[in-house]
Amino acid sequence: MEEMRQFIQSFSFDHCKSGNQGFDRILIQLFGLLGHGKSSFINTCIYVWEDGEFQNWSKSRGGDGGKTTERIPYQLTGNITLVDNRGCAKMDDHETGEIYAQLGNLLPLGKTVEWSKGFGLAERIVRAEKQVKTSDFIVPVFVHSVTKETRKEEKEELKIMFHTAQKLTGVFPIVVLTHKTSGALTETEGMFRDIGVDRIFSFENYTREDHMKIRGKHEGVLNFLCEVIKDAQFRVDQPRDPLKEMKERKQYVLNYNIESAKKEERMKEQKARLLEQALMDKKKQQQEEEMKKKRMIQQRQQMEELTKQQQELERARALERARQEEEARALAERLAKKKNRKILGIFKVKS
Ligand SMILES: Nc1nc2c(ncn2[C@@H]2O[C@H](COP(=O)(O)OP(=O)(O)O)[C@@H](O)[C@H]2O)c(=O)[nH]1
Ligand SMILES: [Mg+2]
Repeated sequence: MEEMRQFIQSFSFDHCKSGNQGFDRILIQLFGLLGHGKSSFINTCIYVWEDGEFQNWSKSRGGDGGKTTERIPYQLTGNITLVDNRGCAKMDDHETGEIYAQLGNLLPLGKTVEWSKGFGLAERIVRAEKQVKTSDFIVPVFVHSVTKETRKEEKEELKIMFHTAQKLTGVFPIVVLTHKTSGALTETEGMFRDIGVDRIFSFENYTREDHMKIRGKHEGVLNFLCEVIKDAQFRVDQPRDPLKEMKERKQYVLNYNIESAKKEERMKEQKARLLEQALMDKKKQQQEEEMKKKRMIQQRQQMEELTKQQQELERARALERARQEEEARALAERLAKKKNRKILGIFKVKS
């Protein structure tokens, strides 16, 4: 352990084969979903490095509520700094853009990460130009708890994100698994190996509740730091150009933001169009229903009119029949009277 401490303490890019090439510190950039143990891992690293009392430096929170909202740097040695990036709840285009901006070191350290919609991220990147340092050598470290299950779609998203992180920083993300003893460690390791990760470290973080010093844990953390340094050294042994790399990173994230903001706009427009169509359909349906109602009222009125006319006709027929009967009766009466008079006349002649 003492040898590892010596190695970490004495690390400097000045000792690389081609000199520092413009880099002056390693920025271990922790990223990952909320509540997976990023803040706790920072606490663990500081606790092991300083080897004093346990302190909750990075304000880890209970339950799922890990709530780091700032990019807070914690200086470990003169040349190594850990960054607790703002975690996200899910991985959509928008949140991923924010993560790329943090990973690419394009947003200022020590400031609240605002998390803006639309083109807001591009504006923040441009605003931060003077505050970010090109001399930081970024090592992306993805922190993941083995207690949390990863769905198939999430695995695909992670794969894309890891490859982009490599494109941005030149380093394929290292994975730190937390809650080592409380979940599916082997399966989770397998999942990350499938994605292409070859540096996986697993820990049971030192926490406020459980920080009894354990030699294995201390060794594990120091070993992690040594491996990060060796990786960085190896890369800086190759020709590098920090200014150009920063420019390319910025371009990539700006394009990504513009594309995802455009996609967001297109989706908004499509949603508005669908809503308008639905409203029009509903209006048409209402109009059709009203027409149907009107038609039914008209039909009923026509039926009523027809019935009335029929009744009137019946009444008129009945009246006519009564009149004809009356006429026939009167005629019969008249004929009867005439007949009577004739008979009387015969009687009179006979008598
Ligand atoms: N048992 C155990 N608890 C952990 C471990 N890592 C983190 N925690 C707990 O998980 C919760 C969330 O961790 P936190 O570091 O705030 O997550 P973050 O959002 O990624 O920063 C806290 O209550 C931590 O104490 C671990 O390795 N083992
Ligand atoms: Mg946190």
